Amino acid sequence: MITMHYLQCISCGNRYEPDEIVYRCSCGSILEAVIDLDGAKNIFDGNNMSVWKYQPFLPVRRRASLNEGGTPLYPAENLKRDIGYRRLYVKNEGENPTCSFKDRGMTVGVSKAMELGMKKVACASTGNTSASLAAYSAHAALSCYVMIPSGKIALGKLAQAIVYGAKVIPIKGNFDQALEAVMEASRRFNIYLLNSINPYRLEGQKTIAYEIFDQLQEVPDRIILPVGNAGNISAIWKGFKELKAAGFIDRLPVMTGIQAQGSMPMVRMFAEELSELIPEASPETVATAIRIGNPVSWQKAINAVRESGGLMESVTDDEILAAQRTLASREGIFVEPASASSVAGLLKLQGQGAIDEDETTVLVTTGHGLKDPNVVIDSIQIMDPVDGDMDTMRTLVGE
Ligand code: AN7
Repeated sequence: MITMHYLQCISCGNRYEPDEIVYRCSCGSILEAVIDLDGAKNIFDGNNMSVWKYQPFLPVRRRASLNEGGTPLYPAENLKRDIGYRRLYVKNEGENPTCSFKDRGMTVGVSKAMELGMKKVACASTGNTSASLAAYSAHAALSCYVMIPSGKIALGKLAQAIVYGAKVIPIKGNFDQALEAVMEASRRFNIYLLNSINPYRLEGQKTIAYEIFDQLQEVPDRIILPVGNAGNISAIWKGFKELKAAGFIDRLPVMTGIQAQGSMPMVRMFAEELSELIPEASPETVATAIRIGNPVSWQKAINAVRESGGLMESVTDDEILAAQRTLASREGIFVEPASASSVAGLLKLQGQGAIDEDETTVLVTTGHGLKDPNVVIDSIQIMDPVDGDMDTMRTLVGE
């Protein structure tokens, strides 16, 4: 089925046809895809979940897929008892092909690159975007260039980009400088840009909302997720709004975005009720995935939070690392630090009385813990080796 769609400026409403390579409106603002939602009526049947299950809502004709999406929605039974919640779920996006939610966006974005006949693709990345783009461009036989902030990406993500065959280009500076470089390079050279300013990326990521509804068969009261470049919160909100516009649901969840305290321009914007984002010059956090000072989708994201009656909150690195341990040791779900900020945010907001234990809440955990093993290994000391005799064993296992 070919879906009808066009790109539209979120500020002035200007329209662009799908065969144009355009990321920004001529007025300077950013674009989003508008979809004809009459595509499919009985699609949300709780079965066979994947990004491409929702093809009628995806604005591409080609398909570069590695079987992304269809990630589990875990009822967090232990955690919810610990903290007195009634319905608490973890949507674990670390269980995608390259172990982050970025795969949902890349399957659609790289499909679009193929459709447009582009041979080269590129992105700036704090790690996961580059790992994902590297994999999908390998699958689609495109040349891939990834610009990363030098020295500041998790080891697992770097290994992925290398082994999938991308050209890894370290940029002096942080993610924001890398993004500027890649945006300029894609303007000048014949390269398709696959950062989340590209609206097709967000079209794939909106399927997180579709899947949550498909799995729960209802709309949760609240979604909590980490915010970096602010694409994912925008995408999930768009997904729910489309479900409502098409008549599948009659209410919307409250969007709750979490940033790290050393990297929180969106939290400031929300708290101070600003109308423009003030970028943070030197973002710093253990959650390197969301070490981003100038989020490109801030307009979409602040709309999502404000329209939904939501919140933006910050958490400290210590809170993030503690939450990572809690989720792993209580639920068996190992996520990277950025993802653990969802859990840390929930705990902080609950402590403040800002959210309600009766709500049906979904925590989106965006990337796998093994992406960044150092953050765990460096924080512990393993005991000295012992002899394997049974006297020692008996003591150690507490018999
Ligand atoms: C695990 O890879 O920006 O708010 O360049 O890897 O949509 O940016 C990663 C972002 C959350 C934030 N969790 O999502 C990149 C990059 C994880 C991430 C985010 C990222 P956005």
